[in-house]
Amino acid sequence: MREKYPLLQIIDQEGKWLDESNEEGLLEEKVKQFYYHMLRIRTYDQKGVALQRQGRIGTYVPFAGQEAAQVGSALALGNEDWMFPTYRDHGASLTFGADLDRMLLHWNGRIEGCLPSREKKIMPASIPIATHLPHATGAAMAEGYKGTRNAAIAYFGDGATSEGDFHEGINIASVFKAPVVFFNQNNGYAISLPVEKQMNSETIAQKAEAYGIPGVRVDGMDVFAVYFAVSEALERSRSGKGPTLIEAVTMRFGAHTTADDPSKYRDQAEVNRIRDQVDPLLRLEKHMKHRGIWEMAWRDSIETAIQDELEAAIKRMETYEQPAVSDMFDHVFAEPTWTIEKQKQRILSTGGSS
Ligand SMILES: Cc1ncc(C[n+]2csc(CCOP(=O)(O)OP(=O)(O)O)c2C)c(N)n1
Repeated sequence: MREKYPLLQIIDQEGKWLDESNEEGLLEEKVKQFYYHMLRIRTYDQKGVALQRQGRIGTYVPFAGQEAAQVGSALALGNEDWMFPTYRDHGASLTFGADLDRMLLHWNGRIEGCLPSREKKIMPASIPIATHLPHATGAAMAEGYKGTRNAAIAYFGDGATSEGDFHEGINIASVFKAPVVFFNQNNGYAISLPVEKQMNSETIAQKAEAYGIPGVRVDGMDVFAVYFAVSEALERSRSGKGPTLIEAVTMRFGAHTTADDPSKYRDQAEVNRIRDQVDPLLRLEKHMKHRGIWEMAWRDSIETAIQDELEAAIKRMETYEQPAVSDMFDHVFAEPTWTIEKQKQRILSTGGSS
């Protein structure tokens, strides 16, 4: 099966061309855009972990290692496309245009951080595994009925492919030729469960065969390869040819969440040892150096701008007005049940302290 679903790559780990056929689409400006977004979300990710460790946010889901998969896929989207991310895809959401302030409020447990994006069609991150795949199919079908050329992308991990919603979402999208891209980031683990213990399929891409749709396996550490694979799949879907399943083979460098200790289930020292060899940012940096389009002054300037942007947003998060106690009850159902109403009244009558 691995031969049938070869790993698509555009540059190797040393940043050298393996396939130059799309070179004209990768002019200096575009390449710098990829690098900028990858650095931005890496810096944001490092801050997220640090803020949690300092007790300034409750929890955090790191994605270091998956920057190429998230940036390459997000930058392939059109302005009017739909994004259905998971809790680990805030890098993709930020790249597509999600509001940074809202993203930080999300990690601070605030209702304001759980609303869909104002500017783009970015849905709130799905915490239940795979439940957003049928939603993405539905949104894509609606675009189809409206006669637009807009598509949807759904993000999910390897573990999600063991859920019923994965199969239901893909099956119906396939039958109705919905313009949706199913974008899997195979980071090797579903919390502590390695992919080999979860499935007998050699690849995730091959699962597409069961639904009669194309399956594509791409190097998820190669931002160019991801970008072209997703662009092609989106174009197929826009021209009425239906969904594609893409498996981006990637690596999660850190923990599943800040509440988890990865050294309990994998050789974390080994991950740290090979980290620099497989790092998607370093790969892109090497490529830029080969092409003579790497400038340290440029990198320093974008890094400073990113740090300033993040520090200002963190400050706004930390000085944001206090939440109302009633928020906890007001957003559970559209119409509150009597039990929730009763709990709310009880808490409010005690001044919100018990
Ligand atoms: C329906 C459902 N079942 C179980 C969980 C608990 N859970 C949270 S993350 C996770 C693993 C998901 O792994 P994967 O799909 O590979 O995504 P990754 O976290 O690696 O990005 C599980 C089982 C959940 N959130 N939702």
